[in-house]
Amino acid sequence: MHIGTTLTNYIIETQRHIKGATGEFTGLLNDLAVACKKIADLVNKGDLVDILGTAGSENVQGEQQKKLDVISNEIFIEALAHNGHVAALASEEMDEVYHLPADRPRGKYLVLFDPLDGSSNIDVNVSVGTIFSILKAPPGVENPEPAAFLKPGTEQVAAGYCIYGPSTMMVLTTGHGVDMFTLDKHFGEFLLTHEGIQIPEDTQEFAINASNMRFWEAPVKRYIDECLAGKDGPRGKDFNMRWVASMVAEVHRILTRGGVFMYPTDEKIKAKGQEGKLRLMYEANPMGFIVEQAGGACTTGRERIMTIAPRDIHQRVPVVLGSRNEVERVTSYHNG
Ligand code: P6P
Repeated sequence: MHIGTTLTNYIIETQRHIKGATGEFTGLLNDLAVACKKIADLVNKGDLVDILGTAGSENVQGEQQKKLDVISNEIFIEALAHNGHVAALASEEMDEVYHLPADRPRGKYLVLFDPLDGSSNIDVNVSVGTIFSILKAPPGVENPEPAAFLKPGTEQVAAGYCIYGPSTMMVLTTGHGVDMFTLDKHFGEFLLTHEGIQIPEDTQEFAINASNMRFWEAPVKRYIDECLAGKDGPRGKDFNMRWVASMVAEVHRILTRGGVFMYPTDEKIKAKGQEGKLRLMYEANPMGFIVEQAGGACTTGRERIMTIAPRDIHQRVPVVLGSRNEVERVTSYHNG
């Protein structure tokens, strides 16, 4: 593959290496690209069109939905539900699994997605993104039920995200490394701009919402205190901190220059009867697949995310991901 090739050609070329490929996977990735291009167009229009602000509704998480959350979800359904590449869909924005209209052909794949992650940033013009995870559908099942989606992250066929930032980029893994594509808006194509991303094993940059400090468990407090102690402390080096409050932006920075991102469990989260803030199926698992394929690591602080046996499509987990040596250090602090 050469830098500058289109996503379409990249997918067709990649398909040649997939035994028994029928073109369905190619079609599905193209449908996803169309959805992301449409969302990018709306995100970039911002206040020029009446799509910002709240939709006046809540999602399954009990969070205020932004208008663009709802619109992005509809764009995904429209792009994926008609071409016969998927059997069903699951979204952060929908309580239940989405079954295709009865007259629509079913395909071999299930797609789980967060159509607009970090949407609280949309009103303040900070980067947001779309995250997607692709699983194989159970063969011959007309309307797969939630149980069909509850597969560990290691069974993902592919995962990716699209970041709507200064440039719109799609980042994709099909299990053979991580490649990045930048959208050329002039002719509406994603062009390959980065191949075979590798996350540096070490870093001097951590990302965590420090306003939760008083709720943190001891291992998290220890790790962050050591980073803050800088070169005179146990780490012997100074650290920088970032917090965008948009997971896609944090992961993209880490793929680009290394780092560690943490959304750990804490006393506030436990008091709500939850295990974490971020969602396993359409945030942690796809990002975990991408990060591991780029040589990084992704755990809950105690165990590898991608081997968790899911109980529920909207299940939440603690997340520690990024530069392998840092994630292993944080995990070792948790596991004593
Ligand atoms: P907080 C966005 O709402 C999100 O799900 C992730 O994209 C982001 O990393 C995190 O939550 C931000 O959480 O508590 O800082 O608003």
